[in-house]
Amino acid sequence: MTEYRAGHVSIIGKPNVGKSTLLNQLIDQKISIVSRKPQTTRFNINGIKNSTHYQIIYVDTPGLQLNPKYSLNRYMNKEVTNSLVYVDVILFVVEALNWNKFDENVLKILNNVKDKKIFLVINKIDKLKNKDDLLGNINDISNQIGFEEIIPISALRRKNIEKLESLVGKNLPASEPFYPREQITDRNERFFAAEFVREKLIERLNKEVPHQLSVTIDDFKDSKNIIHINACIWVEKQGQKNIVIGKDGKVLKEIGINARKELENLYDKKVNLKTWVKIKSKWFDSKTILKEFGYS
Ligand SMILES: Nc1nc2c(ncn2[C@@H]2O[C@H](COP(=O)(O)OP(=O)(O)OP(=O)(O)O)[C@@H](O)[C@H]2O)c(=O)[nH]1
Ligand SMILES: [Mg+2]
Repeated sequence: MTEYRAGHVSIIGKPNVGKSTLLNQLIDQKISIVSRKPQTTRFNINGIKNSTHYQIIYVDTPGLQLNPKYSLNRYMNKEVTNSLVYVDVILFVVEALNWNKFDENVLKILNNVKDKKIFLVINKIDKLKNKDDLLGNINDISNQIGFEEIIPISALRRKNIEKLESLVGKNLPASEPFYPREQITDRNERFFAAEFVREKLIERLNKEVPHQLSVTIDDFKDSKNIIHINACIWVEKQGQKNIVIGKDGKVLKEIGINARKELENLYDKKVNLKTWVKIKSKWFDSKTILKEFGYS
């Protein structure tokens, strides 16, 4: 009889390489927010995949930053390094033909990690015109560290996702499952409400605004046929509040509608979402406020 395996698998890499897209594909459900803009993910999020022979707990992490400027950025980097302590396998995600000093920075951290299996996952291969291009790139990188596996994928197009999962499964230790089989994440419904509102804000807004806003959930009431959610969007200054609200409240309304749709999909229930915008100067550089906002 095949021995049951279970373990934790960290998904790490520089910002914007497709880590959250990969997590969502690996567990067949969107739980981690995704955007074209770097530094989207701010918290570690567990996504749990069950099969007959194994339970894999994937940990999506924020993109590792080179010189974290504020407390928020340092918190995000700490999330990454914390995850490396307890996982069995690390997926180091890079973007095909886009190796740079930010990947070197991740590699530096991996060089200090002992007794973990590290996979090099080369994402976005759908963007490559000539597949042979990839080979030179792989050799350069793999000479620097002993990878257990090197696997090119396209998270967006689901290329090699099943193969990656089966390789990960084989590399887990024999263990009982950590979570009940029907559970897909360790995060609660409030967390997703805040995250999906934040995703719609990032999508809609430009420049520094997405990086300088945070979302908290003031109220979350799950009644029989509908979930009532009050969300607060925190910005850094008045100008940003005006941008988020938009002329005649148009921008905020649009964001609210988009977030509500996604939340209704996720919860499979009607949602009544109300949003407020408030100002808290330099919230992203205050450890106390960060804690209040859930960064702990
Ligand atoms: N062409 C292509 N685009 C991809 C692929 N995977 C992800 N993307 C895109 O890359 C962008 C970033 O994706 P995310 O999943 O948010 O990346 P991330 O690494 O989680 O980013 P951070 O959380 O900011 O570190 C999005 O626009 C995705 O649609 C892929 O396989 N091919
Ligand atoms: Mg992400």
